[in-house]
Amino acid sequence: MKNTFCSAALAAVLLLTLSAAVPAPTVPHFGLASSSPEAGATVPAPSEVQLRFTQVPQEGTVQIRIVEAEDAGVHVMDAVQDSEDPMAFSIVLHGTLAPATYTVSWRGMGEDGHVVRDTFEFTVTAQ
Ligand SMILES: [Cu+2]
Repeated sequence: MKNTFCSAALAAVLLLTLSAAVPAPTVPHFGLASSSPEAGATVPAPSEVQLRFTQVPQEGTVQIRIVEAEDAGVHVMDAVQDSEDPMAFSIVLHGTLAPATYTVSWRGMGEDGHVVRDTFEFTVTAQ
């Protein structure tokens, strides 16, 4: 009885320790590894936005949108996969993003067939 309690308590402590020690748990499926601008960054108007994923997406499954850009009069090209780094995609912006906060909305599918979608924001400052 006492042993059972101890095991349960130990398991609970371990679980707490693990969740505290791992602020960003590794995503078992497709995800965003990094971006430029970085999520939450405040930057001068970028001429392109780059996203790098945690694995090579299945062909044709990546869509990236800069939600407010068209409203701001900036033409956003389709996401282009980097020829040397197939986990990286970039979209060129034709025009200058006005100072504001922009949402980047992306989706893609990895090897396990799960479609993953998420958003992040960056803020453009006045130059
Ligand atoms: Cu998955």
